[in-house]
Amino acid sequence: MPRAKKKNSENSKKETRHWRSLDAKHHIHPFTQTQSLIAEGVRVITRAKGIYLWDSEGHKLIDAMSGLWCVQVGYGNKQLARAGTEALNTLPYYNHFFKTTNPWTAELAAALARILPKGHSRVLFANSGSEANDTALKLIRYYWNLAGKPEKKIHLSRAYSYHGVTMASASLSGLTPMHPQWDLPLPGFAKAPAPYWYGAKSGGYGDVEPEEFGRVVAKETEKVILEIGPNRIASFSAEPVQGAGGLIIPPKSYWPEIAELCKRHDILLHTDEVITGFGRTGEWFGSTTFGLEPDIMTMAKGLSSGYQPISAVSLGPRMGDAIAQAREELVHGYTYSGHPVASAVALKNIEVIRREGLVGRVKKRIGPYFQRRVRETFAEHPLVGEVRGLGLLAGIELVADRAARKFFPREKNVGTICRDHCFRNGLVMRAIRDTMVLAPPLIISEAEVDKVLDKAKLCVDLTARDLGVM
Ligand code: PXG
Repeated sequence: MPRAKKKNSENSKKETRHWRSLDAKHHIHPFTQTQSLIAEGVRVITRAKGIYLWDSEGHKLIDAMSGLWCVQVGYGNKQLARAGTEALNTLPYYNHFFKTTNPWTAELAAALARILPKGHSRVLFANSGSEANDTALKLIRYYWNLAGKPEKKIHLSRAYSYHGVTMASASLSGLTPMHPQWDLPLPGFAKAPAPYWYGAKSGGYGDVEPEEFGRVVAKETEKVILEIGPNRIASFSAEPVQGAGGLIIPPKSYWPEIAELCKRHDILLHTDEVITGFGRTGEWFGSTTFGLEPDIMTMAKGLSSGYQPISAVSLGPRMGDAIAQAREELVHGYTYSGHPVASAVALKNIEVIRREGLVGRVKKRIGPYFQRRVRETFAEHPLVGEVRGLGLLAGIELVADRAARKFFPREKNVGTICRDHCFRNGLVMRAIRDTMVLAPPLIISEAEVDKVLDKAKLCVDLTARDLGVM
């Protein structure tokens, strides 16, 4: 891979122009307006190490988003690279369709069973979060067919949820901009409100306290269930903490009420751990952080620290027993399910997270430090309405009026203004509407947390200055 080390050297400029022009001509990017990207010029990322990225012109960026919330062990971990290389050199490909397995996939399934919530002893593999969720929905439908309740087919999920982009997982997603281009959602999907307390006032819920709001949202969820009829609802899918929908951390009262609702109405609980898995919230899984006992879980991203495309679906005892004991072929699976190279890298990733105690570190040391420093930096900032976070996740909500909890008009694109300042100042921070999000690698040091927050503060200050607030 070519590396551009000398900033702005003639050669690196020439290379950058070359890659930009190839990309502009031939590559359509995800979630991007193609023509405006071509006009602006794409940034070419050429290497990464620890929490840092470099582009083809030699600019160094702190990646406070772990790529797309996925690089748990940081970039450049040689142990993961060696594990992948070894598998590539030994068994670059084979499948699991012909009564065959391979050592890495078998070991990975067992390694997962050791860290998954109680009773989750069986897994299926796929290649992305979207595929894992698609698979989960199929397994849920199959479970109810096996259980003799084929009328239970409606998949319930929440506003602002992100579950991926396939036809089914986009239908499951509650972020409404994901639907019109594709004539989605498909039939058979229903939505309940999100436990987004900061948006409660502008959402017409009045001046309600967080704990009361958690109960109100659970009540509204039950209303949706009763309107449809519990006998028709197959599953409730939810991220323990909503990520791409705006880092929504539910009030404490919310999850116990929802878990009880699912039990009472015999609705399968599916937790989407694609972001919250693998230590992000201070436990191996967000379900554990919130005391949940899901029937089915999906995971991706941190499973391999993003080093290889791999995802998994785990089954609790109820679904696992029914599906494993069915006396017929399971008519599902991908060419790359349990790919040996991806499995080897994921297996090593779990070993590294365990051996280096990264989950405990998030819970006891770096997580609390990060949360304290984010609050110290932003809690009193005139542009910031709320700072929320858990483990190594934080959201900084930029608002027009702190006291009235009033948002900026959407067309002001305040989040984008702030994100652009971040890029110019060497920091990758995600803007979701006007919420600035941080989700750094789990290996981040205290000194690096300070560096991230110094830059983030500068960029929020610059945004406030642009808006005439400071
Ligand atoms: N579930 C959750 C909770 C996710 O966050 C997916 C499923 C889909 O995973 P795949 O591997 O199919 O992308 C995700 C993905 C963002 C962003 O900008 C977030 C995701 C993907 C792309 C961008 O926050 N999350």
